[in-house]
Amino acid sequence: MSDVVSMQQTMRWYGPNDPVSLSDIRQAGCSGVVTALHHIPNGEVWTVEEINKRKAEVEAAGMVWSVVESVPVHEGIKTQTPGFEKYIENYKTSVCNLGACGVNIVTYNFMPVLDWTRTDLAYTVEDGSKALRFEKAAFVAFDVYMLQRKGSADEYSAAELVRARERYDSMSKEEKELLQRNIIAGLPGSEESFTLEQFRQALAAYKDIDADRLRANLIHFLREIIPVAEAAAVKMVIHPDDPPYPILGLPRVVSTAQDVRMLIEAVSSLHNGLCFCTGSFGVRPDNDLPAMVSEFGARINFIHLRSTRRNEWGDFFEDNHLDGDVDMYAVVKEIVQVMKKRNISIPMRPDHGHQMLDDLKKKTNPGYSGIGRLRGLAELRGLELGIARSMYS
Ligand code: DNO
Repeated sequence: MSDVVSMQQTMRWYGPNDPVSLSDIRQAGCSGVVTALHHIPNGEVWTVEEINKRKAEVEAAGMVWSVVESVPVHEGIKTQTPGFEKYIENYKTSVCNLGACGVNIVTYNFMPVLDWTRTDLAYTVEDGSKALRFEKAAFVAFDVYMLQRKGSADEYSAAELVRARERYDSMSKEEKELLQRNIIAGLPGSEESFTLEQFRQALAAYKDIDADRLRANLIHFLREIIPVAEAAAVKMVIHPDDPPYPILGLPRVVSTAQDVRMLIEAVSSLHNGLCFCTGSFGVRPDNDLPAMVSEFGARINFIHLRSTRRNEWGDFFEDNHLDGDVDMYAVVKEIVQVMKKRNISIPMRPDHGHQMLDDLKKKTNPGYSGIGRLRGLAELRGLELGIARSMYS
C-alpha cells in the first residue's frame, strides 16, 4: 500500500461565520480545507495580508488551505463590458498573491449570472433527511410566470408548460416567494444575490451573448490568466455548470466533455485544469463520468464527489453519495488510477450532504451540513481504500 496515494480529504469552510467549525472538519478526518475570502467584494484584489490571515487560521486548526473555492470571475469579464480589463488585472494579482502564499489550486466558474441553482433546499427524502432538489416544473413556473422572461414560453415543450402552470397554481404566496429566493437570492458560495428587478437587468446584459461568444470570452480570460498562473505555480480549475445546460436563456459552456476539450484545445497548459464535479456533470445521462476522468486525468486537480438522481421530467435531487445515477465506484476507480499514474494526491471534498440527525435542528448552509458531509466523506474514504487495496496490494 505504501506506494499508493489516496485523495486528500477536504471539506469546504465558509469562514469564521460557518456553523461548521474547523475543529469539526478536522474531526471528520480532513487534512485540507477548501475556502475563499468571501468578505472581499467580487472583482477586488485578494491581498497577501488577507490570504495569510486565512491561511494562519486554517493552519492553527491543524490543516492546510488546499484549494481556493472560488476566486469569483466578475460578470464584466464574462460579458466583456467596457472596463473589464481592470477586473482581469485584479484577477491576475490575486492569483499571484495566492501563489506567493503557497495556496496553489484555484477554483472558479464561468456560469453567467447564477452559480449553482436549485428550487428546493429542504426536500425530504424517504429516510427523513433533507436534500437539495431541482424541480423542473417549479423552475419553469418561476421563469414563465414569475420572472415573465420574454420568449421563455417558446423554450419549453407544451407538456412542460402544462406541468409548470399546475405547479404554479398549486403554490401559496409564501411558497412562491421561497421558490424565488431559492433561485435568485444566492446559495452559499454564490457570488451574487438579486431581487427580481436586479435579476432582470443582469439577464439583459446577456441579450447579445450566445454560447460561442461566452466561450470566446472564457478563452480570452484563460489566455490572460493561465500564463500568470503558470508563473505563480497555481493550477486553475474550472467548475462545471450546475445544472449542466443553459437556463433562463443564458448560455452555459462547461457542461460536457466536448466543452472541456474545446477549452483545452484553446489553452493547452496543464495549469488550465478542471474541478471534476460528479454532481454537476452527472445530471446529464450523456456524460460518461469514468471516461471523462480518464480523458482529463492529467488536468483534474480538484474533485467534488456527489451523486444526483434524475427522473423522466428533468427533476433531480442530491442522493446519498454512493446512491443515485453516478457510478461512484467506477469514478473513484479511475481517480485512483490517475493518481497512481501522476503520483499525486488530488484534493477531494464530499460535495454537499443531507441535513440529518442533529443538523435537522440546526441552521446549516444548504448542502453544507456537518453530519451529512461527514457521512459522505466516510463512505467515500472507505470506497477508495477498498478499491486501492484490491487494485494494488
Ligand atoms: C456549490 C459549489 C459551487 C462552486 C462554484 C465554483 O455547492 O459547487 O458554488 O463552488 O461554482 O466556482
